[in-house]
Amino acid sequence: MSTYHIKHLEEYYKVYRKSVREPEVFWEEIAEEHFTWHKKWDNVLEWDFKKPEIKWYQGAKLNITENCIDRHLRTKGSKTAILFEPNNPDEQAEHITYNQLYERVNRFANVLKNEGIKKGDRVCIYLPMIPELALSVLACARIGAIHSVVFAGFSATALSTRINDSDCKIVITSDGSYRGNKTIDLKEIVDEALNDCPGVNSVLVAKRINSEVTMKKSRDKWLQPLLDNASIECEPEIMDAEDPLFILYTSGSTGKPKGMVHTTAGYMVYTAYTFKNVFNYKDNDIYWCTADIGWITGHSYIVYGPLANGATTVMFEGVPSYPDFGRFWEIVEKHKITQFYTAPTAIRALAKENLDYINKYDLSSLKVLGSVGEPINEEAWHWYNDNIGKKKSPIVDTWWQTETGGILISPLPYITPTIPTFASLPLPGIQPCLMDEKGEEITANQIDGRLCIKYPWPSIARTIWGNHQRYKETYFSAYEDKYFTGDGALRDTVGYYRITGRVDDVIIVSGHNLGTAPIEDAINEHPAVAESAVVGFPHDIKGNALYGYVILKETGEGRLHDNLRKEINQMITEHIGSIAKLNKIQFTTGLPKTRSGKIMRRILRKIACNETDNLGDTSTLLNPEVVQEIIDNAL
Ligand code: 7RM
Repeated sequence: MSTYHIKHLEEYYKVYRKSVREPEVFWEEIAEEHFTWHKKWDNVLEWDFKKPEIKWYQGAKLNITENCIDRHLRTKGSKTAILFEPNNPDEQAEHITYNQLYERVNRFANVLKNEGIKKGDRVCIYLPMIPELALSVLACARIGAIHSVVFAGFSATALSTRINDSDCKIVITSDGSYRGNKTIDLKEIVDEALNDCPGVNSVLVAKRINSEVTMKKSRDKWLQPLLDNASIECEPEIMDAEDPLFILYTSGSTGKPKGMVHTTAGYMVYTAYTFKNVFNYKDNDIYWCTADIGWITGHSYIVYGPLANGATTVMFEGVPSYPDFGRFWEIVEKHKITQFYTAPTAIRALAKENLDYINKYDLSSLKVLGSVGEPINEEAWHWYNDNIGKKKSPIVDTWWQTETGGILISPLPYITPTIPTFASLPLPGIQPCLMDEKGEEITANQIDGRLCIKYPWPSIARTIWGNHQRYKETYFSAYEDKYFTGDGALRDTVGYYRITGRVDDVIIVSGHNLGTAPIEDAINEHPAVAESAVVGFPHDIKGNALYGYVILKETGEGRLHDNLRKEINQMITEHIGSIAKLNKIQFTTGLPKTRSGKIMRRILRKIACNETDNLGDTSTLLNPEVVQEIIDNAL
């Protein structure tokens, strides 16, 4: 009767069909059987994409932390909930059991209450990947405060903008953070940000690197003594299904960041259900997602989804390159990781390195490999499959967005046959469609279109904080009665989806629609290439021509660049056709990336168009220094 855990392909199709035919029955059964409610809903779903307004499980009462913590205590109290692996491999890993998680979250929740934080208040969390980050998120949820986690790699300006946009009352931070062999003084960044944030009157500071920090009197407090004095019991605040759980900012293509608002019940049900199925999580598994909790991937698939299933979830503080490029694989061996979830950009970076870094370690515990964040190119997919999964662990290429709250399109491991570069099939409850430029739905296969979703799912973001109009315009105005994802996709003859990249990345060359992703895939097939990015620039005859930025695996001497350029275009001709050949190929040592690993094509486009006077905001780049190098060598 239970459809919570899908076991084989026929069952997937059966469940999927039911979820489309009777979505409310489908989501009602999942919610009833697998969660703790103080009161059940009056209505499973109410929606109107025109307004837009979406409400799931209206009338229900619950607290998400009871579902993530309390209800596991009887059977899993001494099971590790959070496994913290520090930056420095010589420092002990920390196992936080469900019993300990209960006490520590409650203590933290009581500290927030003592600071005057109440249900509905916004709390800004600016912390590195240390246990306090997960604990503070859960502590907010315990008392009904709305958390707004800001990734601790963002600058003071980015931080103050986000604090002010949602009117946060308090900031939780640390003295600093470790990143490989560097330390970062986070408290200094907070101090600078708060010069522009009159609404913040309290700052809680966790100690991590023991650096000297200035504590502003009556505003700043060390966290630990407050926790030590707080009670280990804190009654959960009983929330309505549609009460906001958190705000998470995502950068739009223009303008200020959008504070996506996620609500309680639907988000909980969807992240729990998808975690269980996409990662095929079983009771004794040790699941590791390498994302930072500052991104939606960390919210949904480090914290809430895993904990709602009583899982063991790993939090890694460090970076893949420290103390050397074997660190990920060392951790997989050490903790016998069963599910490993990372981003293509990390895979490509590691694929550049010697295989000895992998072969030193026993990776036989791995059962499922995941990918998220951008299209995974074919070469990276095979490298991951061959060298990490040893051709035995299925790869789940999971497509989703901050706005979707959870994974929407993905294979189910050991169930869905995988094809490299295809995110494959929609999960139950998800009704994707492809739209053409004229606003008509594309029913034929093998044609590129714009990816939309026709029907709500429980974890869709409900609004943009303080700007419902922008929410409507961005997601519900391009196509009538549909959620527009901003991505392009193709559907093959068996119904598999291949995400081709943001539609703003589509380049029309001589009337042909070219997605940048397949061209980059072809370039990356060249054995000398590590990574590439393609953009368009105006061309008298073609309308647009293609400009490629290419990182080689080995720089310097060796092959002649002009020969390489010919070979790269040959690869493109073979894989796509000569229409997609690059007019210009610039070799570079790096590409400008956002901190979540997405290439900022906007900057590359401007350089290709020779418009370098005004590159716009580059403050959120991970590697701003590479921009000058690219400008200096532009063709
Ligand atoms: C989870 C996350 C969302 C955008 C999305 C896509 C791209 C994410 C994939 C992907 C191809 C994937 N949230 N994207 N996953 N493209 N295949 N498996 O990344 O809000 O930060 O980004 O990321 O363009 O619209 S996000």
